[in-house]
Amino acid sequence: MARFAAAKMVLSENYTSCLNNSNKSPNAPLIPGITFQSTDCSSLMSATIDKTCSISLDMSNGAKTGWAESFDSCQSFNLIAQKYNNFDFVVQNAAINNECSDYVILEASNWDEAQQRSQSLGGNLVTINNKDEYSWLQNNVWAKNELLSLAGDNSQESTYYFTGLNDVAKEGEYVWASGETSDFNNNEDLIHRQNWLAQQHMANSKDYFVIGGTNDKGFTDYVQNDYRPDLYNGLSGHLTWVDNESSWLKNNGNPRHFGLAEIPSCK
Ligand SMILES: [Ca+2]
Ligand SMILES: [Ca+2]
Repeated sequence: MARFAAAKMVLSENYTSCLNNSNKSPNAPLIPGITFQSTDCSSLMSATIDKTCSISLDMSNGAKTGWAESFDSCQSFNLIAQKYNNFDFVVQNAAINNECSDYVILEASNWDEAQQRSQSLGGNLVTINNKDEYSWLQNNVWAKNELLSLAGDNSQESTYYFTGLNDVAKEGEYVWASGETSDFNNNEDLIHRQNWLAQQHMANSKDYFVIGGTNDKGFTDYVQNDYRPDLYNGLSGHLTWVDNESSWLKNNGNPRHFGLAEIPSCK
């Protein structure tokens, strides 16, 4: 779709020109079918290509929103985001679909709240059913905070996402909030190895799991040969046990926490 490419080019050119001369206002050329909105080099410039596809670029810091690779993915990205953007706890535009699931990032201060909010969207906190889903999520959601970045949040701050894995009902029996099962061995294969081996004393008091995003590799043992290199693949994404508030992590650097909801989309 040529208009989509043209819109990206205009926004990029304006960003470069703003970098070089912040007193010069962005230029909105007349391209049939595209509406550009902008004020100056300190604000957002957006391009509306049709009613389902609009992209924007923040002239002050270069953050992009909606810049999927193609017009088709821009359309579907925006359609999925529109399904969830009217919930005030959803991170705006941080929603993406794969196969029969929508994945949505939401604000939540603890696991219970994250799960309740996931249910109000029609799903649960994410269930990682198999290795394929793990790998897809690793590449598209948490590694380098990929989904937050697609939504225009380019912060590289350390970030954790509450997942559905928990052993609230019965200590040591790891289940998913959705009630679904997974291909993993009692789900223990997903738990970070250093947690599992060295921190069993923490297990009783910690019944929930977060997954680490950005480039945060967490504990130093992730690259050891015996440490499930086939799953984590050297990227971020270790499941680490926490209490409901994730208070240990919050007391150690206070990284950002979100919930990662999974909502069935093929009903
Ligand atoms: Ca799943
Ligand atoms: Ca426990």
